[in-house]
Amino acid sequence: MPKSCIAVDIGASSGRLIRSTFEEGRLKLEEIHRFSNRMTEQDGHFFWDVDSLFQEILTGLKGTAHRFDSVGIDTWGVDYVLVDKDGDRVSPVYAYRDHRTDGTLEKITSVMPSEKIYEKTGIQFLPFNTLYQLYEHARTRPQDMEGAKHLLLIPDYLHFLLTGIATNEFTNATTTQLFNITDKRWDSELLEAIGIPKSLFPVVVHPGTVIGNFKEGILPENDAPVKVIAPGTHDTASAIAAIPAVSEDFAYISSGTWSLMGIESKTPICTELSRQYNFTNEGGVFDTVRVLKNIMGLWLIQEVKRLYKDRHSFAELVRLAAASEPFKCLVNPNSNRFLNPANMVEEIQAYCGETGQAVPETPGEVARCIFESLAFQYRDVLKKLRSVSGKEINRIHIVGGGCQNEFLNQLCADFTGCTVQAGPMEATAIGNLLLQHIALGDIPDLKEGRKVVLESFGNKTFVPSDSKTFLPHWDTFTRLP
Ligand code: ADP
Ligand code: LRH
Repeated sequence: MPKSCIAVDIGASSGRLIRSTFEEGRLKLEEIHRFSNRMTEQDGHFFWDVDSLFQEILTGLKGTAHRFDSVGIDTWGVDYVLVDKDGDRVSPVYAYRDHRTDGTLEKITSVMPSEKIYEKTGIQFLPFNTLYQLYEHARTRPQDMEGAKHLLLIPDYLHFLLTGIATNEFTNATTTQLFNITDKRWDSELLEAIGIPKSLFPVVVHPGTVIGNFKEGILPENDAPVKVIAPGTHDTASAIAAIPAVSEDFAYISSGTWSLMGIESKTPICTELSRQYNFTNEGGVFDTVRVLKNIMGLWLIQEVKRLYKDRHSFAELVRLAAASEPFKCLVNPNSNRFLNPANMVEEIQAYCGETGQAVPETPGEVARCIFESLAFQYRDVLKKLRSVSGKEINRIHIVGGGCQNEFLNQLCADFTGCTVQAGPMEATAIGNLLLQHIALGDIPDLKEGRKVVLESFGNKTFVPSDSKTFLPHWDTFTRLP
């Protein structure tokens, strides 16, 4: 009987449970449950509803009529749960876009220089890294720290609810900016600097580790034991594991709420230049390193869609953008003002007004502004990637929900001059499943796994069109605040 695994993949905008079987060298997928995810706001703070996320996981698991051998969970990075000695949560689960860490990065780097933090962790400076969140947490809610036994990142917590076993998975641990990339362990000096005891962190496990079996009562009617296997629990680690690449000189964009653009490397790139460009070195599966940059991504269009009261689907917004006039205005999507503004449409309009550009008014104009701005960022990041890595790079793999946006795929090819390979859109769940099938002995290694992904799902090619019309705007763009 072929083995069957379930990936639970929860992004900032949606979650899904996907079941796989591995037969005749191919992965076959069946979506068994899908649900939306969104931050909740209370008293001016932003949280995740992890209880309802766990209920959705149980609903999905209980709903499948088929047997399965294992489950693995991945989610977005950096956010965490504190649990006490009885396994109960001791505080609400803050979402990384919460404003409590506005200005914290500067506070910490005035005590420990950014050069030193970067040398230790290799991680990019983003205002919401766990490092800054924990610093604020310890100061604003010291009672939580006193009552806490374990600090678990979100997928670690969900694995804990399934098994009763507390672990920290390696790939996600590296996103915290508290993990020493050379020693491959929590950095004592950084933890001391923010007043967090090292004892809060349970054992670090690597992707492919069997954490344990479902604890009693999770699926009462299930007679055979179900293993919980850690995938790359950081969703980006899982997405990149599933890149259907056949050669090595490629860049990737994991395109979802964020556009994570980078390369895979055998070793971290922690140079002065990579620090200045704010490239990150996140731990990947099988000792790979993701050298990448966070680009604000499709969060902008998600917010715009929400503010237009979901009157337009994503596909419609893409169509409206394609039909709008090109190059009217651009924003720097990575400006912190777009991280969590009160009103994204107004923020984009204000930015365009302040920078003396045409102000986008219609949904199509706003969407076009977002997509062109993202593609310009892709061009800029590619240039920087080439200079920090010394690699030529002429192929970009785009995976994730955003790879359905063919307009953006073509803009990416046009603006970067690279061939774009788009797909698979469920790369994150597939990468999660690959790690489980590797752990179960179905697939020998990552290289073979990537071939399986290509053969099972294929991808679509976008070649750069001979359009130079964007070039006059390029100079303006690089000077935008
Ligand atoms: P995350 O994992 O961060 O929640 P996903 O990988 O699920 O994100 O990707 C979500 C994004 O995919 C949406 O923000 C949207 O821009 C894009 N998307 C989804 N469906 C479509 C579609 N039909 N056409 C174009 N883009 C789409
Ligand atoms: C993408 C992602 C990204 C992190 C952000 C918090 O979902 O995990 O890699 O930087 O969310």
